[in-house]
Amino acid sequence: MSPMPEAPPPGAAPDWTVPQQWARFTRAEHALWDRLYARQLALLPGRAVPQFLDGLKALDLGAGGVPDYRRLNERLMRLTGWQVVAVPGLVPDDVFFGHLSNRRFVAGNFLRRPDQIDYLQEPDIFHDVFGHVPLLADPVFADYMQAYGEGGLRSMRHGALHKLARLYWYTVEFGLMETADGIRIFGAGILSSAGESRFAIEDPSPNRLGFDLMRVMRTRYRIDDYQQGYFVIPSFEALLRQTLETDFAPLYKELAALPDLSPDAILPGDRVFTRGTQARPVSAPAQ
Ligand code: HBI
Ligand code: FE
Repeated sequence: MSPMPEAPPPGAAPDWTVPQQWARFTRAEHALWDRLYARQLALLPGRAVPQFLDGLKALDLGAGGVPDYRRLNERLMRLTGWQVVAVPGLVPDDVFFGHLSNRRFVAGNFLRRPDQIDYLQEPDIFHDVFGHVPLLADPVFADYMQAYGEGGLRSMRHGALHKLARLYWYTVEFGLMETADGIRIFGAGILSSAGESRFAIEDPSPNRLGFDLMRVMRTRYRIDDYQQGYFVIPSFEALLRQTLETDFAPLYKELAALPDLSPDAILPGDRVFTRGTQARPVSAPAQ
């Protein structure tokens, strides 16, 4: 990954936002969005949490082409008071958390190229808007994201951002939920990937373990392949409640003395939904 600049690039505001300039998207880019959208929509009923599918409809994200944030934000503001703002790419952690704590979600201002349809490392508009934004229309998840931003700023003062970042990774990006109809996806990293949407639900390879806050903050994660382990929450209400009611400061102190866990570990105290075969080979070490 390229090193992150300290200051916003030319043309960006002090808070790193840039105008979306919706008119600059080409017909080919709108068509690529439509293709990605149609592919995910065919996969996600029965795999995604119902709140995500409801959010897609409420925000009209399948209206055709790359969404215009002016239109999207009118709906989102009315539903939960959130806004989507465009940024040039990755932004520093404090800037990212500052936006979340003010109910603003930052979205990359570029769309992947056709040859990157299945995988790219940096978050593009399809990942950020299709993957993340529908759940911001859900009032409980919307509050969780704001609480995460506030907690992120506090974690930096404790030097514990890398522990809290694992909570974001294993919930907002790669989270699963237990529902009356079975295990469903709510993590944006999965929801924006055709391959991982199938893998996370059906493949026998990964572990699927009950969510536990301390357990998750001890667990390293992979950024270069599908996850070797997913964590399953009972509900957004439970996740929000725990995040709001927990004082993380003593947990960070405790975590400093505990060894990290590998992404494929299963501990005696884990609630095991699936004991994965780990048949999918992995290459690089986790971080
Ligand atoms: N910047 N644009 C962007 N998108 C992110 O998801 C993001 C970021 N900067 C920092 C960051 N995420 C991390 O702090 C979180 O993954 C915890
Ligand atoms: Fe993301």
